[in-house]
Amino acid sequence: MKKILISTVAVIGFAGAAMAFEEAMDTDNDGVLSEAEMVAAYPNITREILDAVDTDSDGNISLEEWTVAKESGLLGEG
Ligand SMILES: [Ca+2]
Ligand SMILES: [Ca+2]
Repeated sequence: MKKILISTVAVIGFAGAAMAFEEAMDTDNDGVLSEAEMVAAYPNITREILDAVDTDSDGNISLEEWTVAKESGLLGEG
C-alpha cells in the first residue's frame, strides 16, 4: 500500500515538472529549451552547467536532459 502511494506521488511529481518545463520555460513551445530559455529560467547558470546539462551537445536542452540535470542537482534547488 505504501509503495503504491509513493510511486503515485513520483508520477504526479514528474508530470508537474514536465508541465513547468512546457508552460513556464519553453516559451517558444518548440519542445526543447534553447540557451536563451535556460538563461531566462536560471539567470545564474554558467557555460559549464549548460554544457553539462546538454548531454548530446546539440545546443538545446530536451525535457529528458533537463529532468536528469534537475535530479542530479546540476540546476540547484529550483
Ligand atoms: Ca524552446
Ligand atoms: Ca541536447
